[in-house]
This record gives sequence, C-alpha cells and structure tokens, in this order.
Amino acid sequence: MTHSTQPASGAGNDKGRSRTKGTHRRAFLGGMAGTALAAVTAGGTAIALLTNATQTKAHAAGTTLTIPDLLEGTASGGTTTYTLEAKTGTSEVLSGVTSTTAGYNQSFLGPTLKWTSGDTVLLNITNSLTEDTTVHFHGAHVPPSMDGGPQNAFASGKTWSPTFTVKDEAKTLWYHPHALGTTAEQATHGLAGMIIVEDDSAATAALPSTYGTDDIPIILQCLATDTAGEIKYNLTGYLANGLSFPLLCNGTNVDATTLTFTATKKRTRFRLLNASPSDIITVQRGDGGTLTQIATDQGYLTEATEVKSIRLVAGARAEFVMELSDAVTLEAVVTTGWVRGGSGTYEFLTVTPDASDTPEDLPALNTITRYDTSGFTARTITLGQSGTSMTVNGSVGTSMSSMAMISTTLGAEEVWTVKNSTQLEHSFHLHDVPFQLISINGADPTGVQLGWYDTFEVVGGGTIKIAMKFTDFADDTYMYMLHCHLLQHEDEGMMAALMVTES
Ligand SMILES: [Cu+2]
Repeated sequence: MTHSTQPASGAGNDKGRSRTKGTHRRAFLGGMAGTALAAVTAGGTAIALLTNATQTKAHAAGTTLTIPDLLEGTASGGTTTYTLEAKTGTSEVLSGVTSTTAGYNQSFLGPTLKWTSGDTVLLNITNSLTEDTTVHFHGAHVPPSMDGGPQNAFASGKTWSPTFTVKDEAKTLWYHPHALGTTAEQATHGLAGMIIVEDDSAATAALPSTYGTDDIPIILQCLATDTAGEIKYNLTGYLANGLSFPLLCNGTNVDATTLTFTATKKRTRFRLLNASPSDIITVQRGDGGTLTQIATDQGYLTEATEVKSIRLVAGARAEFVMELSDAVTLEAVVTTGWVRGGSGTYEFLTVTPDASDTPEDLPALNTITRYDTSGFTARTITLGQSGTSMTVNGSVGTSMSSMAMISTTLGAEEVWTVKNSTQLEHSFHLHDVPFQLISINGADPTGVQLGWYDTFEVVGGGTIKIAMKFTDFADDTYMYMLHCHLLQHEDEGMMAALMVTES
C-alpha cells in the first residue's frame, strides 16, 4: 500500500501528533550550506535542481513579522515591466538549521507584485535554476499562452517574457512554478510570491491599501523537512522517518515563535495565502473573536462578513480586516487529510494596535450576480487514483499527451460536477476564469461560500458543483490546466488540460 491509497483516517495519520506552541522540540543544529541536494524521484532518477546553492542572507531570527519586498516595476510606453529571477539559495526553514532553498530575486519566496486592473504588464523572468521551470499566475485571467502552464516551460539560463493586460478586478493572486513533474519540488523549496491586484472600485478606495503598513501579506506554508533541513516534496521524501513539519509565515519559522506586528492604523487588512504543498490551514483569533472577511480567492464578497475562522486549502487565498483596541494573537490550525504529520495549532502572529484614527464604516464591497445554471452545459470531472498514480477522468496527467483534455469554446457557460472518487482530500483548482459554488456535498453554499473562487476543497468521497463562463481568451495551441493543488497529487497526475477555442 502506498500513501496514495490510505484513507484520511488511515495509518498514515498515525505519524500525526498534536503540536502546539511551546511543546515543539527545538530542531537539531546543523547545516547543509553549500551541499548539493540530490533528490531522488520515485523512479529512482537522481535530479539536481539545487546544486551550486549560494549562501545568501537567511531570514532574520527576530520576532517581527517580515513583509516581503514590493517589486518595483518600470513604466514605459503604457507597459509596466517587472524583473524576476528564479534562483537557489539557503534559508532557515527549520529553526537553527540552514536549508537549501529557492526563491525569486532572493533565497526564499519572492517579492510581492502589485498590478492595477486595466494596466499592461510585462514580466522578464530568468531561470537560474538547473532545470526547466514555469511561472504560473495563479488565479489571473490571462491568455493561455501567458498563463505559465506546462507548455510555457523554459530552460535553465533562459528568460520568459509574458505580457498581458490585467483584466482581473481587485483580488489577491500568487505566482509559482507549474512545470510537469517539478511543481512540488520547486514550490516547496520557496518559489512562490503574492500578487496584489488593485482597481478603481469604491471598495478598494475604502479599504486599507498601504502595503506593509495597513495592507499586510501573510504567506503560510507547512513544509516537511528532515533533521538536516532537507525539504521533502514527493513520495520518497514523505515516507522517510523522523520528519519535521515546520510552519512558516512569510518565510519565518513560527513553530516556537510568535511574530509581532504593530498596527499603526486602526483598521488593518490581511491577505492570507496558503502556499503549503498539501495542508489545510484555518486562521482564527486566539481570543475567540471574529475576523471581518472581505474577499475570497477571486475578489470581494458582496459585503464584509464576520466569520469565526477562515479555512484555506492548499493554493487558496482570503482577505480580512481587523479593528483592534487590544492586542490579538492569530492562530493557524494546521490539519491534513493526508499522510503528513504536521497537525497542530500555532500562535503565529500577535497584532498590537498603536493607532488613534477612526476609520469610516466599510461600504458594500461588490455586486455578485449568482449564475442561473439552468441553461449551462453540464460536465463531470472525476478526481481519482490508479495505483500510485492520480487521475482526472481516469487519465494520469503526468504528460501533455496523457492527460485528459476538456474542450470548450469561448463564451461557453458550464456547470461542473467535481467528484472525488478517492478517500483523500483534494484541493480543486481551475485556471482562466473564476467559478461560483453551486453546491458543496449536496448543500447550498452560504456566507462567504457565495463569493468567487478558483481553488476549493473536495473532501474524500465528496462532490462540489461549480459554474463558470469562459470569457475573453481562446487558443488552438495553448491550454489552461485544472488540477489538484496538493502539489504531490498534481505531479502524480491529478491534472487535466482545458482547451478553449473560438466558437
Ligand atoms: Cu489531491
């Protein structure tokens, strides 16, 4: 039996242990700076993504929340140009241990990009890894040839320069690799960053938007490492003994550290991204109070909504605001429906108010017209497994020629029944267009589930119904992807292609 066939409640979870702040054993000291990471695939082929790692600045060991740099673009002729370089480095993923990592323009993670709806952007992205990569703009509505899917793979030493007009409204997106078979390896080593899209809506004008001051990115990652800090990302790695499952917030280990942030404005906006390869992370207040959620994956809710917690599957985002009179600690509850043992509750951030302003009441945020799906074309997408391979509609999507192909036309309106025929948890992600939830395991969506999504949980044996309209982009060559955002599942074949052609 492999991990892939274990049910959520199976023996694989016996490795799990409750881990709360203060009870986690400090990691062994030791480092592997300068050591090549010889990763072995399930097939036994040695690959060497992370050779020639250079020693660069590790994240500070202090307790202040690190805010990722905002990447400045260069505006010229109506186009804003950004420069990114995917490269290797070292970082402290496990406390006190130096890991071989990767990042964009830095040793781990990448800078935040800020796009404005309607602007034209150009990205010059150089691959300084030792293997192919891509950069996918997760959640962005862009042409398939610019989407950064597997067909956009570019080799070591090459530069890829996608350009497009930002059609998205205000929302929180992210960018990460998406090449066939190496997404988990590259993303877990640190190749991920946030994208903020702003627009000219009244909601955007009313909400906090000063990056790093009252508009705060929170990138959470639950990773797996051995005691030497080597990051694990595939079957071989996850089955090793003695693994640790560090939780990182903006690249800083929070296993035994609560980061601090001083809010100098009364109302502070937080943008959550679960960049974990597999785990579900639920964010809540330590004092039991509510969070004021304002956005899901694909933009604003109709109105600010009080929630007790925000549950994010791998790849998902959400935004909330808090208006504080006293310090509040945010907790991340990490759960897994998988083989991993990283469960626990982490007090990852204490927000202390130091503000005297009085914010205006929030306006209505958005108008969301619910789809009437009575005339929509129905389709079934089945998430399955076959031995150690993962499938979509019965096909193992480990190559472009083997994966299932969903063909549709520009302007099509569709309602998909996404069935999970396995006992494992999956995180369903659709490229290109946002979707509405029509039903979740037979129940009508409520509350924040009435927002726009691109990534949603499908529990073992469960079913979601989603509806979408294929607008703006068609192509005879380049395809979008739909897949599980548990990165190991994606690499093991739970991915299909979506071809949108002219009608
Ligand atoms: Cu999955």
